[in-house]
Amino acid sequence: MEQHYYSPVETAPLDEIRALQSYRLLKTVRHIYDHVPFYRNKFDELGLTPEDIKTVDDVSKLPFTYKQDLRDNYPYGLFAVPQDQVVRVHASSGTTGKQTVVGYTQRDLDVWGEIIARAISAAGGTKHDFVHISYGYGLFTGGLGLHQGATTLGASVIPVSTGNTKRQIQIMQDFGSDILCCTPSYAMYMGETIRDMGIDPNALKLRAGIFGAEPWSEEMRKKIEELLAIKAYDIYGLSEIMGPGVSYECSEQTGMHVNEDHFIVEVIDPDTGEVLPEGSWGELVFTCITKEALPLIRYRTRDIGFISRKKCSCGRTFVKMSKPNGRTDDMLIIRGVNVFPSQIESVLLQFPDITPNYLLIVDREGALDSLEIQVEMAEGAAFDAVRLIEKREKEISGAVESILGIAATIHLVSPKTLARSEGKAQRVIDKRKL
Ligand code: DLL
Repeated sequence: MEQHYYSPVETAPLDEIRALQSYRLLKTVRHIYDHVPFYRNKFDELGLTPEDIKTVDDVSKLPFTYKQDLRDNYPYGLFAVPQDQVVRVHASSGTTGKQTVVGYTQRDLDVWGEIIARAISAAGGTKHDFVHISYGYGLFTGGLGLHQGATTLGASVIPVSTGNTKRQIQIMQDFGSDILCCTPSYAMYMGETIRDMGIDPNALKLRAGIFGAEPWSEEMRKKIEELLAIKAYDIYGLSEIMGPGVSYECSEQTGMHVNEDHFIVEVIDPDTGEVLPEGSWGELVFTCITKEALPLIRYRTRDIGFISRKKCSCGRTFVKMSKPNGRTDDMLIIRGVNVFPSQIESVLLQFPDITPNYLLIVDREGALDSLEIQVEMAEGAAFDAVRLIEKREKEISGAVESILGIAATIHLVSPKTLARSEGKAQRVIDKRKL
């Protein structure tokens, strides 16, 4: 595929990127020490001064920042600029506890637009494309983030937001959408709806999708690519660091390049905080090095992944991170076994007549945990006899047990019986916590 780099920095040699990171890290450390009392206090407690940070290698001397720190300083306590420089606020979708508020200066928005323009370019997008945005607009960073990026690129934005799926598809047909941006679960749902409406996906102009905001497996990618007849690219980010665009996938589709000129990524052992070598799975930690309004350092994402500096065929030199395969806080511990919903998704999708629409119900019977997996059969799958359904349920249960080491009761349910999501999908009901 022909490569479209939005910025020359994407292919800069590593030593240049590191020099830039060192320079920007020093500036950021000075900025937060001078303007954020929370960080000044933390530095003072640790006996650390901004002068102790000399290069990017010193990042590991800095203290971690946790989501709880944002909550404790709710809403604006960690902002590093006066309110008259803040031109936008967003909030994280946080499912538990108070949501967290994040802010941007005009320059922060410009940077955000640029890094998402890089992501759209890496997916083959140009200013000649219509970019159909079905992430939610509002406090969630998905809609306005992609909007900003597509605008920066000079593409034509179709700001549809979520909802009214049939109308979305009508718009896709009539307006000639080239690139779709939404959550992977919503992309699946759109694919199903297109089929239900009797539309041939190959007849649509759509050729690529930029999907993120929730974990999705390689198997799910294949299903989406088939259903929509497109190439599906991953995009990662979190509100606290910027929103979508912290990292983005390229034509190789084997992980996401981190925008290293704006963020430093580390992988740590979530229990000890120790920095792990390249290639090890651990918690992703990000440090903002150009943010003005809310420059968080060593932010603990709770997302589990690894990084790799292996040469990428697309020519970009930015380090790559794996698809996060779960979060330290949505890891389920079932009968002592650590399980991520995405691992179960991968097992389920090895069966051709099964869809990625599933729900995990964890409960406790007496002292024992139980796992029930409800999963939808594919439309038109040849399961007309109860016997066949039972047979498939046993096979899936066997696969889950042999791959993950836990027993699960499988219930195949009819197509379209599980609730659909237009934003982030809810995959787990843990009744043990109720
Ligand atoms: O979800 C930002 C975003 C919007 C990213 C649109 C991509 C596309 P939050 O609502 O703050 O921000 O949620 C951040 O979502 O810590 C991950 O757990 C998860 N997440 C985001 N992107 C991915 C991805 C947005 N590509 C949290 N794969 C993060 C897996 C993802 N998980």
